[in-house]
Amino acid sequence: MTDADIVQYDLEGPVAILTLNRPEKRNAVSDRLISVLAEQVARAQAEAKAAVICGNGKHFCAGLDLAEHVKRTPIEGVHHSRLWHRVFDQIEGGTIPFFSALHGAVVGGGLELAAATHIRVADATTFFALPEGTRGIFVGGGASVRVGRLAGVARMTDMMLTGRTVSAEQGEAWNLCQYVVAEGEARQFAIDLATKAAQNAEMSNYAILHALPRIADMARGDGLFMESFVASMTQTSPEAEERLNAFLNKTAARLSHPSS
Ligand code: 1HE
Repeated sequence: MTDADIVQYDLEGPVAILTLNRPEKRNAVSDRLISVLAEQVARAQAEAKAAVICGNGKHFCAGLDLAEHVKRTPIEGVHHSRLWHRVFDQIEGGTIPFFSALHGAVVGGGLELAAATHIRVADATTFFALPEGTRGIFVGGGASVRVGRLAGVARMTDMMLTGRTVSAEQGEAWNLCQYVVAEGEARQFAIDLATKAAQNAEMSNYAILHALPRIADMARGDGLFMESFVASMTQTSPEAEERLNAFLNKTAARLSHPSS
């Protein structure tokens, strides 16, 4: 294994698959892993239309590499946290949708990474936790912003104060994931979803990734105003005309009930 294989990169059609590949340390996020992840995220955004992040071994990700963390000075700690923010912002606010395929431990920084992806698919073995409180530290990879908004501050406070672990089913009810699938099926399920999303008009996907979180942070009137401009921009693009005509000509697939 070369050093760059710490995050494996594969391209399946329009979908890039990034595999955290440090199973002997439960994919704990070392400085090397975060810097290779940044490179592979940039590569995915240049080459693919959607991406999946998953983990090798028994667990998705054990979070921050605690062995490296004990040695940092206060200012090094700030720079380290800001580096994670930049990489996770690039996932959340880049050019393509990211899907995560979760199994086993999705804890600490592992949950922060998953929360930066747009869609999280958890298999039945998944458990979520924020053990920072019990380790004498604090979240530093964006959880106070992302996990607090997904699950709510009360639930996040509970996870941090008590070290509570949350199952995949409970995590779905708490918005920590959007799908729960059978053991071992998260990766393929996420690839299938990513392949579907990759077929959307690029402008629609960009608007979904960039307009929705911004509008959620806006006042109601500002959000509605912004929505009108994004709607008009997307619906007047050539891709939209083609797709709308395909529906009207009855050449586009019809929607149906999820059980059919
Ligand atoms: C690690 C790490 C790690 C495992 N840093 N080395 N994250 C945590 O507090 C979670 C800590 N890890 C665990 O609770 C467990 O390891 C797991 C539940 C994830 C997996 O358990 P298990 O029984 O499968 O594995 P293990 O025997 O505990 O670990 C296997 C090896 O991985 C072992 O090393 P070895 O040399 O003794 O074989 C562990 O030391 C190593 N390992 N997790 C370093 N996290 C930007 S701020 C983010 C803040 C956080 O993320 S805090 C949360 C940190």
